[in-house]
Amino acid sequence: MTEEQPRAFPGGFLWGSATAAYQIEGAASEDGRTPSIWDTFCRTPGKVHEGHTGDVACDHYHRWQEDLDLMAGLGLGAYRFSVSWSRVQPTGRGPAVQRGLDFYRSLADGLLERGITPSLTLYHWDLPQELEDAGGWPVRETAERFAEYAVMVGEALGDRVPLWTTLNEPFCSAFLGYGSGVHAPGRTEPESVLKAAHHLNLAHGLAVQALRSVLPGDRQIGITFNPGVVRPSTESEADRDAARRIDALQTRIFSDPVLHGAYPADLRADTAGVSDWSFVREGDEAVIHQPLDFLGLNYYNPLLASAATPGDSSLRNDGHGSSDHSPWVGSESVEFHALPGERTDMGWPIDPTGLTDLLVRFSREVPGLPLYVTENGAAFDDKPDASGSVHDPERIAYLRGHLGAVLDARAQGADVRGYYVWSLLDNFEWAYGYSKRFGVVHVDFETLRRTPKASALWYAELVRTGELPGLD
Ligand code: IFM
Repeated sequence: MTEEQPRAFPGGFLWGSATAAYQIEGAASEDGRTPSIWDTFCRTPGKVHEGHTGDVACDHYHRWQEDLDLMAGLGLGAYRFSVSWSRVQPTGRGPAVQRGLDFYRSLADGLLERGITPSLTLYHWDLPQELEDAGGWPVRETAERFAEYAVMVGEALGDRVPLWTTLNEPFCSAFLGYGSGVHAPGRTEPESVLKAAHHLNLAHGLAVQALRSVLPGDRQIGITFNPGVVRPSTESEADRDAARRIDALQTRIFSDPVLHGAYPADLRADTAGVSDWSFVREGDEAVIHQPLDFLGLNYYNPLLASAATPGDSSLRNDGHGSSDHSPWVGSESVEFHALPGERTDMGWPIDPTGLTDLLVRFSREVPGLPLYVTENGAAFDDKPDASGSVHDPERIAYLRGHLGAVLDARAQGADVRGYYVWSLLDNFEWAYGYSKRFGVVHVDFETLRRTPKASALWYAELVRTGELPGLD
């Protein structure tokens, strides 16, 4: 496929940007908000880069109008944001807090006034701490609490938000939160990973049912996965089996029950030494398997996996952070290898073909279900120059490559309806704190001044024309 000529996206393609509540809002203890697991994790020594916290972040809670104006200036058609559960329902139980709901109502109204479609995610990793204290995602009740919270948000915002996503990247919540411990709540308990995954799935199913009962009929509901694009390092049977194992753990543990109504048999077999799976009750898989209106897919890079090399049990470069505890429960011996080529500031390899593969895979697996790229982007160490401008040619190249990959997937029949760049703003990058910049808008974390980078202007031009420019 040549990239010399501009290539066109279809009319009506949804162009957006994405953020998440804890990463940008700040105002961590204002208007009744109580701590989430990330507030606690940030205060646990050694967990987050230089002890950074989301206390202020981008101060979006106070500067949201400026941020909406930025998006409008770029001509964006949609904004994917998440709701902070502990801002809306402090402690995760009991009545909703009106001030919390009002913030999101104003945000949605501000978007609509600017002609930007609100796309709301209910959960982007920030569980109220009190629910974690009661057991967190490994406990079934958390799924029931989530459905209750979904109703509160649905009743308050259903009249103005057309696009609803239950969970963002449940893989990270379960495997990094309860397995490797590099994410909040930082637990390292193999069986809890599987329980958390199941209760996140159940939470999704219960929330979809609950949302359907309170939202107007034309509202669209989906979920966002970050599936592993796992390639075997050789075509040997052992390496292909290693890739299969990681695919089961990162992808199919969620996508099979959500999209097809049953956990994969190979996953259950691979993890038989970790759990007997008795936490899955009769009827759960049917609850998880709700009809959906779209599927959100997040993609950053592929993985290269192999079977263990005798004598080397410690090769792990899966891009999910460093820990003495493997997240890959039941398949801890799988090894990960560096892919050749350029990398982002996260150390993640740059390979747009993985995005094409991912989109084509799900378009074939669930024909007829519209797909959105709900996150894609790259961190680079961007700095303003003497004139205050931020030049980020690496990010422009990354975005151009991956948007070409979206067109390639569409050419192969994938029904990709939109793309949200991650992220609108430089923000709190979880365990990396503010040391990684994913934004198309630069944020000076001393002054909180926002400066659109060259990539933002490049993206705005793409949104305006609908044409992906060829290489210069
Ligand atoms: O910043 C995160 C986001 O919260 C979830 N998806 C991946 C991004 C980059 O790591």
